[in-house]
Amino acid sequence: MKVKILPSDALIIVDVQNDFLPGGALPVPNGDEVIPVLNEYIKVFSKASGAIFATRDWHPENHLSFKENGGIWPKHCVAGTFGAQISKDLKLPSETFIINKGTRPELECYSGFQDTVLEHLLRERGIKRVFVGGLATDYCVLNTVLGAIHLGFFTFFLEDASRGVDVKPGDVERAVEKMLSEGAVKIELSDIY
Ligand code: VGL
Ligand code: ZN
Repeated sequence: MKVKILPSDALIIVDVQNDFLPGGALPVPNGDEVIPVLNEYIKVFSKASGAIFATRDWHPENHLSFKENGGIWPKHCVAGTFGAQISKDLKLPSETFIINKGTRPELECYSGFQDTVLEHLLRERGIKRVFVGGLATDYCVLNTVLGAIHLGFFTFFLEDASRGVDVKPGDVERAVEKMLSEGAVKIELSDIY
């Protein structure tokens, strides 16, 4: 499939943060492999004047998703810490919109649309199609893709720019099937220009 990137398209890079990368608090296996691929997507979007968004998990110390607070995850992406920083190897242009999510202690937000201004910013710019990749395929990428579809955006899942955690083996595969069955279109770098 060939897809031409337009100014009404948006790239949404999900949670490429130090804590989700090798050496971080909640590393996604091979998570660093998405960085060079995303840098190529960024180049294409910049050239085509597409919009670029990057979400980041941005939790308070007392977030409910942490084991110490009764959740299932090790403490990760605490707002303002090194672990919460987006990887410096990701070559984000200065115009990138940064979206913080999971900022309230009592709310888990796997979707970049949940309790954020992302939808508002996309609509304000007349965005029709979104291209979503990053970490982790079976959590925040999955839920951001489903959120975009349900809000009416035509949604592409960037398979080569995403990696998952597979807490249960098969989770990533099931996440991809779910996205496709809900209407996402799976593409890779060689499909876009
Ligand atoms: C994520 C687990 C916990 C993600 C965030 O970004 O996929 N996963 N918080
Ligand atoms: Zn989190």
